[in-house]
Amino acid sequence: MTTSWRWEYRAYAPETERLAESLCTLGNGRFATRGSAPESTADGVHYPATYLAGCYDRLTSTVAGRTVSNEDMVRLPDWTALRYRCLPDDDVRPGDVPAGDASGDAPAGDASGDAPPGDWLGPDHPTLRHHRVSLDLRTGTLTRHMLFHDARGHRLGVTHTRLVHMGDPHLAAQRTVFRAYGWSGRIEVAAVLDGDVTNAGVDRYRALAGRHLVAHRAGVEAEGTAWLSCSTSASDVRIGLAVRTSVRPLAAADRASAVTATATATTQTSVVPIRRGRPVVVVKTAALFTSLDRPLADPVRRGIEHAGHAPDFPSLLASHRASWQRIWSEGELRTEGETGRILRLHAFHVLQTLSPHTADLDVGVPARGLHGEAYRGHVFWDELFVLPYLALHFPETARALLMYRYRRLPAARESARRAGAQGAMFPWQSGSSGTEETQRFHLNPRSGRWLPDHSHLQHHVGSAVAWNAWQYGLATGDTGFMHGPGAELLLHVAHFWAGAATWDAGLGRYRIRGVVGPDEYHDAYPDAAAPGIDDNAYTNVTAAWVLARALDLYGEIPAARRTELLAHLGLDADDLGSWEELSHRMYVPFHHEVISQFHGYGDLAEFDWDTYRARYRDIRRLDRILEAEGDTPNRYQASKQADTLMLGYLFRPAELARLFSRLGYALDDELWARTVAYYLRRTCHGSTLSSLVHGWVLARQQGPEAWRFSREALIGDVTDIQGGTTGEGIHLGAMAGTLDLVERGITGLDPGTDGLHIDPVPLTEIPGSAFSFSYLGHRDIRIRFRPGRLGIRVPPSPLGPVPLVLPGGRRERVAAGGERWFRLPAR
Ligand code: IFM
Repeated sequence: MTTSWRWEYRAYAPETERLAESLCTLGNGRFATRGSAPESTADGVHYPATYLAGCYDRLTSTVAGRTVSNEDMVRLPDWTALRYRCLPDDDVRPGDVPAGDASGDAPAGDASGDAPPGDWLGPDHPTLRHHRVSLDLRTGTLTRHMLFHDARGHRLGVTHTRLVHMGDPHLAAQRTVFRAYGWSGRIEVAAVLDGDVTNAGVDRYRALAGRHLVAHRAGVEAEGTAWLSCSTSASDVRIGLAVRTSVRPLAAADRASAVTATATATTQTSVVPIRRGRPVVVVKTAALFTSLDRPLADPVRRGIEHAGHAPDFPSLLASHRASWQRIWSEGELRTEGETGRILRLHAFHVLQTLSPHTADLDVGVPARGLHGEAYRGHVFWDELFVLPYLALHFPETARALLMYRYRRLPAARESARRAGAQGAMFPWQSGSSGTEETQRFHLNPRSGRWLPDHSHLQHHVGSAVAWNAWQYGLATGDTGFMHGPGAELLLHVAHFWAGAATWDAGLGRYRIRGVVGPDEYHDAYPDAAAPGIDDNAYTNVTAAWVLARALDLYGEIPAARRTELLAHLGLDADDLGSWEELSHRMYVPFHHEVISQFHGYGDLAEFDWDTYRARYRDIRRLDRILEAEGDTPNRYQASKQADTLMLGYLFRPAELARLFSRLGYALDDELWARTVAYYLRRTCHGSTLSSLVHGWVLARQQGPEAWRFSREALIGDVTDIQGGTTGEGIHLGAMAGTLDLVERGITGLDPGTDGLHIDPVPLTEIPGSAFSFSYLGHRDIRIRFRPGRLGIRVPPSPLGPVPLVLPGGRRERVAAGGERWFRLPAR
């Protein structure tokens, strides 16, 4: 039975195995292992892979006659591999079949398999009769049950249980239980530690170099712990993996063992007797250390010691469960039904990618989690959809992610300097160093052509960094951060925008030209010689917002720190005066009484949506379709994803109206509603972020289509809505964004300087929710949202009452140690 804490695949389906591997990935914020079968190696069906947060390497490749250099999140050696087979001279007693396996439910199968005995078994073997993969979200464990049934009547039950330890970020373990039904004999088990791996998980990148691991050494210690040492080729991260394998219950005399070690792999083979009622249990306990760890030590030595001293599997399981229990107590979002089940899966993957352990690391938000190689493990603006959830539930983790950006401020300053700009120009795609990692050419798999990629012109990523820092400050009241790194981030991004904006005397406005907005399908004007479009409304409005908030923050901080900041940025009072002016006079284009996505958008041709939908059915990747036809989306009013509407994701309607008013534009509900409707008709949702933002914006408007888009965001990964992309890694922004959609969107929670704002926008399909969060140092504030009412409980603390701002501006307080329920006005 499928319960809300369990995620199951009840039959083996090679065509969706990669999707299942991604969604069954286990991780602890430091490293993650895809939910692949231990019997598998990388091929067209399977992709066993382990990734370490922040472990990148650079390789150079030649594609389409050009030399390109790419930084990738590195696929690490496979610690999970296990091969096994039944040996031929078994004593078979067909018919002696138990009613159930040790868990009581071994399914019956017919004895029709005809492969020769002695094959290595696995999910692709023809004698497979039963297969079930079960992910337990509560305890963070993955179980794969299989039953093989060969022509001679051998039934072999195999159950793998895996964990990546949430309490000890260096450990992982896998227990395999073999059960013989109706026969006795011997099985051969080979535990492999395989370092001969390359990055080959994304077909589109096949032409690019992928062999990142070099300088392998491998061996097996006298007491039986296998080890592997290697380094990344250019970044020189030293990696040490050690695996202790135990085989039980066996007297040493019963066991014939052999060890082989090549430079890149070790194999420990045991031949073990197996009898009915006497399961054979193999446990692999892995320890992963690298030269990125602190304190510094030899990664292999530490790995060998750590794996050697690790507790047995039941004890590891118990401590791992306890850690998950603690994490769920802070991170769980409860909602009913299937929606609640998917949201729990989303929270699970967000917390496996960015856990409390992340707070100790120098890593950013990888757009595709630690779950696959799409986008090479790079960090984009997607943290915009992830940090609000983390700031409310795991503020230390959110702070660490902002520190990832702060540590790369010098690189962003240098990028600005090289581009002839000022302040800090954050990269569109960021990896280890903070330099721009966006590829300059990308492959259109539809046409087979490598094309110039101008997405590095998405300078709006800097505003996302600033927005996140600001939101973090509102949620936590962490003035240490805001007056320190936070102020530097905000002021540097503001300084960048102040330099990027140019005065247009004709318009009497400041303009930002030559950029790309969130909609990546428009990277140039039709037939223009140079890339970039002008005055992307989202970019301009958020730039004005950053300038205004930078001034606000500057006004709050102590005088000595202000002087220091000005000196550090090379600014004076006149510069700040110009920021004030800019924040009031930035240009926002309009056409047909709607906000223009960018200057001139309204002049582009209308796109023939019906014809293309009829011809191609799925037109999300309109860019690829049109390029293959020799055309380009640059000619049309056809957007990949929410762009102008992103303003409605970042800002509540009243705040957006204030922002426009500060800029000297009137933005009322009608204008905004027209704008939403306009782009709704002209967007193909080629990014999973798009339906999320549309769901959010429409929910705030109480629009009839709010649920359609919210649901699409919810099922994006579990149904692999983009057709094959989830197998290459989850969409972390959309996953975290759906949690945030319920918490800050529908429940309407919004941490403010004057209190906790709560202004729900009820959605019938998500009638209630409950979650705990942190606000201004209060931990574990519990919110319960029900139709027409809302309860808030504040735990006892010396911090005093929590101020609330309820719908209509009504002000209330909930005392520390108290609980109150409020009626909500009908919408
Ligand atoms: O950041 C996104 C972008 O908005 C759309 N393309 C994919 C990126 C990574 O998720």
